[in-house]
Amino acid sequence: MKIKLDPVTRLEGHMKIEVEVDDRREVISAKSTGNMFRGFETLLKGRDPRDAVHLTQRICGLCPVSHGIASVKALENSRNFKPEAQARLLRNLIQGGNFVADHILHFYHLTLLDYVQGPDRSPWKTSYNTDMRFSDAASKKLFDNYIKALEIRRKAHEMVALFAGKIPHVMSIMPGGVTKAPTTAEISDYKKLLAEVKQFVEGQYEEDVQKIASVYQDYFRIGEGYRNFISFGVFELEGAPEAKLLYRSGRYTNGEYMSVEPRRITEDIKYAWYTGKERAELRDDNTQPNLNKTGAYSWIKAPRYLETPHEAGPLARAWVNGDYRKGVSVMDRHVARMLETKKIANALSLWVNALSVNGQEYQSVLHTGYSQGQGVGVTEAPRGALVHYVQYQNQKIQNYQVVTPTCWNVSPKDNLDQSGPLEKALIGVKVQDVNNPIELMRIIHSYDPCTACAVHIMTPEGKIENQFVVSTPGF
Ligand code: NFE
Ligand code: MG
Repeated sequence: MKIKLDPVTRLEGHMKIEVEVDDRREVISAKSTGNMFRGFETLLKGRDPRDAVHLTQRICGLCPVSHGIASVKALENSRNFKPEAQARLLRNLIQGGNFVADHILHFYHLTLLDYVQGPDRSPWKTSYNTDMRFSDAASKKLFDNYIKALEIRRKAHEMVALFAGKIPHVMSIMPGGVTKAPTTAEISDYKKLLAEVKQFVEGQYEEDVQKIASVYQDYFRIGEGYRNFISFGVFELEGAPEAKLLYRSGRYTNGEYMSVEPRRITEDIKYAWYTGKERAELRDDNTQPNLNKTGAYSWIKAPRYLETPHEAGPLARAWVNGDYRKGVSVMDRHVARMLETKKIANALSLWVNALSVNGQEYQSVLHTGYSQGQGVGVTEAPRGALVHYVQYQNQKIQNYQVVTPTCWNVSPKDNLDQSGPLEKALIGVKVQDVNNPIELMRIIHSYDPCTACAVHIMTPEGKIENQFVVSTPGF
């Protein structure tokens, strides 16, 4: 029997999951589909390289800062440039604020209703309200924090906007540094807002994750996936960018810790709606969309590191960094995300204290001079490892490539027929009620997938049409 979740709600973008269950209602196969064609690589061709920082942020409203940072790092890498300490601090304060806002959003606004009954009306009434284990009073208390979290997210966004002009899609991160000089008043405002955000993170957020983790302990044994992790590292602390990071770069592959190099990443397209090279290197630029491809089922390609699928995200960062290695499961992902939010909030305090009103946050050397070059920019987005590649000539982009964390997590099968990490995590789970497959939803949401952006070309019925379709059933 097949179970189809289409669209999967409470995530960014449009995604479909289809699983097959056996007589015991155990998942025996899973297919994850990214239902849209992003196409940013195509629209960047011929543009001024400096535009990429702004255009690529439009890939998504949740993780724009990381796209901006990966983009400027790619340009800075192409010119062998390293920004000054003050620029790195400001970038950390902007990116870290975005992480904190996004993790709070994920837990309260995208995940909570998988475990807690909200008010019995739209938009809180979910399609699957089975296996809700909290009493009405306990549910109400948790839901109150859902509302409070909206306000806290706004405050985290205000922090970001102080040094970035606005959020989403920040204005001040540019190749060469950050074009906003902090004032004493802004530094003090950032600290005030951060104090409120931190109080919520260390109080309610931590407590609420622990509550759910203790009532749903069985979810520490559900949704393991491959147990392979990848992280490019993020938040440069001091010295050269490679010198020291709050989250180190590396991978955990088949039980061993190893280093990562972007050039070892390949993307397979056997099951993706593209024609071209079946296995592309990061900088290969020769795939074309092809909706009629037999056997294909996703717009997402399958990124692999030395042919191996890897999970990206907060648990991957924590695992690679040695911060959290208790287990790999739905609940471990939520716990790791919360612990990361705490750690980043603490680091933000140190970074904002280290800012100076006389620091050098921007150098104009990269404003011109894009005659010829190529570069790679790696960072982490809230959902995991992110890489941008740029190649330009005569101030025009010839080739731009992006591999996002959700591509790692939600990829379809690769050329070796290995499932993507989320697909793998779904296989083996027992679905209690096939009409309310809440277990699948909980596994999917633990990865915080984001399949955002660009051209929407699918109707809820599965017909392909060149039109913009908005569909929000079953929030
Ligand atoms: Ni659209 Fe993103 C993050 C990136 S998604 S949210 O985090 O890059 O994979
Ligand atoms: Mg590509």
